[in-house]
Amino acid sequence: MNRKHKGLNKWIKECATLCQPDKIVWINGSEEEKNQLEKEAFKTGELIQLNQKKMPGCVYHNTAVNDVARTEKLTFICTKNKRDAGPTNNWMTPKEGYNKAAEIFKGSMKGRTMYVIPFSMGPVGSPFSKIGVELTDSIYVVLNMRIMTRMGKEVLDRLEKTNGDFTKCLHGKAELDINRRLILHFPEDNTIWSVGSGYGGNVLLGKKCLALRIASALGKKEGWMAEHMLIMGIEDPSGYIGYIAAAFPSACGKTNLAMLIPPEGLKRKGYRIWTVGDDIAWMRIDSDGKLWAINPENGLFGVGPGTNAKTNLNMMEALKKDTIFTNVLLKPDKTVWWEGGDGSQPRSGMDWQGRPWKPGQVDEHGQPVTGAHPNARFTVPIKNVPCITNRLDHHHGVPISAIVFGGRRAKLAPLVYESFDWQHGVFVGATMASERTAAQFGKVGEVRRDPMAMLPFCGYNMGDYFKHWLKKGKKMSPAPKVFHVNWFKKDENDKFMWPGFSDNLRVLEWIIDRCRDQVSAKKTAIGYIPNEGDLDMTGLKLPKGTMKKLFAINKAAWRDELVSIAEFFKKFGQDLPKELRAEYKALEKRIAKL
Ligand code: OXD
Ligand code: MN
Repeated sequence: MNRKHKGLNKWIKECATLCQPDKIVWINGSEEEKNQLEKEAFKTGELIQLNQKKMPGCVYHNTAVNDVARTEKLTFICTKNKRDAGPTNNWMTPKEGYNKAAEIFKGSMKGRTMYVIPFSMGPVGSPFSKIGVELTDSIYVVLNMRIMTRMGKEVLDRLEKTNGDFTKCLHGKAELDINRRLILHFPEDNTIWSVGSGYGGNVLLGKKCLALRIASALGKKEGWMAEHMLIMGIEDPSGYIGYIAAAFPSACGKTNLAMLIPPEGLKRKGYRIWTVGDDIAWMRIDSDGKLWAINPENGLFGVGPGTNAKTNLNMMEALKKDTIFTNVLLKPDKTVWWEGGDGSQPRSGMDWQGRPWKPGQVDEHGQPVTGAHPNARFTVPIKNVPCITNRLDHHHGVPISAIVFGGRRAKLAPLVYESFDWQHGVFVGATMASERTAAQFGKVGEVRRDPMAMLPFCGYNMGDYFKHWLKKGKKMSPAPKVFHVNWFKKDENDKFMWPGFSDNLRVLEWIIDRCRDQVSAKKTAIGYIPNEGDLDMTGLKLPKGTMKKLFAINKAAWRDELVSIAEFFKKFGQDLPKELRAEYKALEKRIAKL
């Protein structure tokens, strides 16, 4: 089918010539089309239909065993100059990237169908939004993109009407061979090529690839910001809703925070939470001089294991219908389960690798065999979330009062602190870090620096990215206040001191009050912290002395931190903005005085 958009026709022709699919199918986003695609996938076994009485509209999928997570080592930023990708990204020249991937793409869709998915990140037609077109040979990708983005006819019509630019996204499963897998970004060509994988983060190209890596580069050029942040609204008893955007490295509970249920004490006061997004924020300065944000996605791609009615009741409600479950345990009654999920452990099932499973099984090394993969996922329409904001489709998004950074720091950062100003806030974000948990690859407890949680997602030189943040701050009036939180501080017995989850609202209440100048704070060497008694602890009793420990600033630990930051900053050489060097020196001086 030839379209009016010449650039689109030409590009699809080129890709088809390379991949040689048997046929090309344009995706329109209709319900009938979805049913047809599901039917085909049930036939080939790509999908299994789940129990439609208990889980209407839900389906099940397994990825290849070697293809269960994002592969950062195989992810590249392809720019003419290495400097433009910066010291934190894998780099190739565009020529090398196209050649290497073309070798794998060549003829890889013979006997397959190439689907054309026009999609919009952000509400269709919003000044924030960007259009992409993904070509893929995977029905699973089409059905996931149907949930994660606005897609189909309406987007194609818009693209043709405006004859506008779009991100060219080519995905092919090829042989699903880890040695023939590449996730390539070409910011200079507004293009993404992903080959050899079927895992969400590598293949739902609207998400990490477009909405973060390509969008961050576009944002730098066009003057806006693409960030790895949740967005949530906190409604106070007067009905005022303060919105925050928060960045945490993976495995810090971003999805849970975004849809938190107020603890009893604050619920009675009248607090409510409105979820805007759980992973990505696109932010720009509006005509009022303030920072406004949208969630460019239309669905959630979350981790199953550990999600249950206690950790995230809103999420469990959302998963009751129209969800794609990937790499979870399939129960005999065609419902699903995962470790750390609701209900008792099933007595049997099919594990994420498609093998018969029973509790207590061990592998050849004596390690427990889990029913679900630790990174098992669900893909669910965001509108299924009971506390979804009514501003999701607003073209202007929501005004951001506070930016919150966080990480897992067992001994260092206090429960919450506020930066002195925007520049100091950028330093706090740039030096963000998290300690590895057992669920992550690498040594447990090791600190991984992850500036603004963007280390794996910034599509250009991170030195320039910090400069972009500093520049934006100067243009806002007023800029949002910047905070750092740490839900994971441990006591001398290695026990978490803060209960987390619902109780995190006690900290968010203080943050919103600070943004509205309704509460004073105590100045310390690292920033402002709450005055004693200013966090509302109604209904929460912590052991005596815990609050003191949660806010203690340990001189030796902060001195070690300074050494570690200096080491990290060295990576950037001359590209590190002078403002961040100045903030470092200032912190060093304040810590020395403790
Ligand atoms: C994600 C991630 O999947 O950050 O959202 O890894
Ligand atoms: Mn993420």
